[in-house]
Amino acid sequence: MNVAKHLISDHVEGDLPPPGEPIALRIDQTLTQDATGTLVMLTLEALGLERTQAELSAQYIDHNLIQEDHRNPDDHLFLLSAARRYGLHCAPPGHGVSHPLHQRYFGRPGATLLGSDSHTPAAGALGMLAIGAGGLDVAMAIAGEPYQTVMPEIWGVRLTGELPPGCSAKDAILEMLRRHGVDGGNGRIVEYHGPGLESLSAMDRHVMANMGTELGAVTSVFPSDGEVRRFLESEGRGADWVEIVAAQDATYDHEEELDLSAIEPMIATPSSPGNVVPVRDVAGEEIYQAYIGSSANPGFRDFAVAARIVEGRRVPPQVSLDINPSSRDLVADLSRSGHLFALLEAGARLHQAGCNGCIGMGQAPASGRNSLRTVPRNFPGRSGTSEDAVFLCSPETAAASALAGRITDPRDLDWDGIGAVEVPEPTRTPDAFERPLPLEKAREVELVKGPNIASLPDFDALPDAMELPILLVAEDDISTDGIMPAGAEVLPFRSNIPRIADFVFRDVDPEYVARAKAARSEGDGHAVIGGRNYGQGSSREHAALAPRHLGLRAVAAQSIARIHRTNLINYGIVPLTFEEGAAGPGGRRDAVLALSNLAAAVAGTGALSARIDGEEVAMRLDLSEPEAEILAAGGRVNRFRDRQARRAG
Ligand code: MIC
Repeated sequence: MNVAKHLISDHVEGDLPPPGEPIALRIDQTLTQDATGTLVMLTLEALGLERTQAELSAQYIDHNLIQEDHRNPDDHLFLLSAARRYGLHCAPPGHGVSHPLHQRYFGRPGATLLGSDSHTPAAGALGMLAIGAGGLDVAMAIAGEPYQTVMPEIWGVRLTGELPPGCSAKDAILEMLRRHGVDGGNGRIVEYHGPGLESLSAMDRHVMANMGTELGAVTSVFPSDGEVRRFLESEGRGADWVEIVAAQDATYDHEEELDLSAIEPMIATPSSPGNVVPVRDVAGEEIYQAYIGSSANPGFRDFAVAARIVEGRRVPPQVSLDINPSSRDLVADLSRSGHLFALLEAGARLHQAGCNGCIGMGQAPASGRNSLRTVPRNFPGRSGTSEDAVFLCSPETAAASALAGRITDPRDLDWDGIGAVEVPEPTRTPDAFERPLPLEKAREVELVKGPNIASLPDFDALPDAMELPILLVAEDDISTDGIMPAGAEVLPFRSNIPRIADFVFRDVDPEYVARAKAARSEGDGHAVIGGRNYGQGSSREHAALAPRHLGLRAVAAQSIARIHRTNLINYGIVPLTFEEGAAGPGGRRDAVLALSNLAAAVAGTGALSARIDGEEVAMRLDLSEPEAEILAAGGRVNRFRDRQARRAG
């Protein structure tokens, strides 16, 4: 068996089905962050949950850190109170970014982790099965329900060789994105194996597993080998180690070779993580910003190598060198080792530990200027500047370019002089977490809700027939950043659906909200048409829930990204895909999509009838049994309530 199948079969009942067939995964651990976590906690409240049923649930406050007014700090206190109420560990603001903290403090080889953040797979670095999902799915996992998904294909990537000087793990995952684009991993788990693993530390593996999300993969996994043991021992958690490696004769559904020694510095050009080219192709272009940090490059090494590169020199005044430490512990380690001093002396701007500019919470670049970032994604406008030009690269490329003021191939640096980075014993502050209270104490905790926290809206069940004006036709690869923007202006409304709904599709079509509200006031729902890979990227369920609040009842697309498709169903929105060869969506805004025989089509007992302006269009509605029940009920909360009512009655 390969590692991925080993992990899955340990968490499902019975034999593994073939790829594409439904599976129900038992979840050991859950991860929530603040930007998605408030809805998760409101859902737990709506469910009337007593206490987390997972072996471990951790809540992190790392995204919405700018306290412009009461809204974000109110959310922080709400989350802290919810963690106390439901028995969660909680990292308060300033402790750091969820993914590296989870790997360090809680990750356990062999366990499953479900997180309301699409980069949850980063923990795959430890030989665990870590999957990103919408908040409702994570709430259900906290309530003890298995995660309903389908059996993925396993994509074995055999690593050989060793990365050359000037290259690091980020270049390896960018090379994967160059080869396969943003949907190359759809329906697959990427499993890394082979002799090349030996030279990759657990934090290097984190970088690759984190950005496997950008391939569209369900998750990425590494074996739990000697390096994972070393990592856990250095964290004082050696007892959590178990060996999980692929059998000698393990097979994979897809196989690929990645020779690390042949890798060169790579860069994703604006505005998709899939637009990857070698750095030398764009070298010489002027830059405004070099940004180091985020869950995609969170390790000590990533900051230390940048420090070594800039040590004793100064970045030009027109370049903003932004340092975003991934944790407070890391700031302590960088400061003790002198690297922080080197960065500051070189002119770096030091920010608080957290996600920060990665999700547009500050640090927006100047208009029309290039920003080089070590973050995982560069979807249009995500930095906070409209028509931005964000490039994704390694810390080596970012630091070398900061010094030169231009995109620079880091192989041009003197690597003998820079030397290897020594990683010290890490600072550990387990007491920085709020720890779960005993049940009797937890029961007494009141949830602290500020005025910006609104309860979840109620939705009706799915009718049998709907006539829906098409209010928007989106292009291929529209991300959830395009549907529900991030940024400092929007994020403070993550706990207030009626208010955040005003920003839906802001950068794609600023008139959409007005059209949707006009239709809603006539009592009408509406539909949206998408291209390929509709809803890629972030797990934010707000990209389903907020349009649903505006009346969205159906999305018809060439294909819909995994997490977003489940989020649509969870909020009662019909996810349709065009049958191959069926008339594409082109130019049909304001046409009417008429759906009928929905009840039978959802239940799988009859055929769907779909017409656009009276003309029959072949569309698919593929649903598993639980998905069909959820959609028919008008969403997951409705279905939960219906079941409870049936039990009570
Ligand atoms: C992201 O990187 O896009 C985020 C911000 O971490 C999101 C979650 C969110 O939108 O809150 C994710 O990756 O799922």
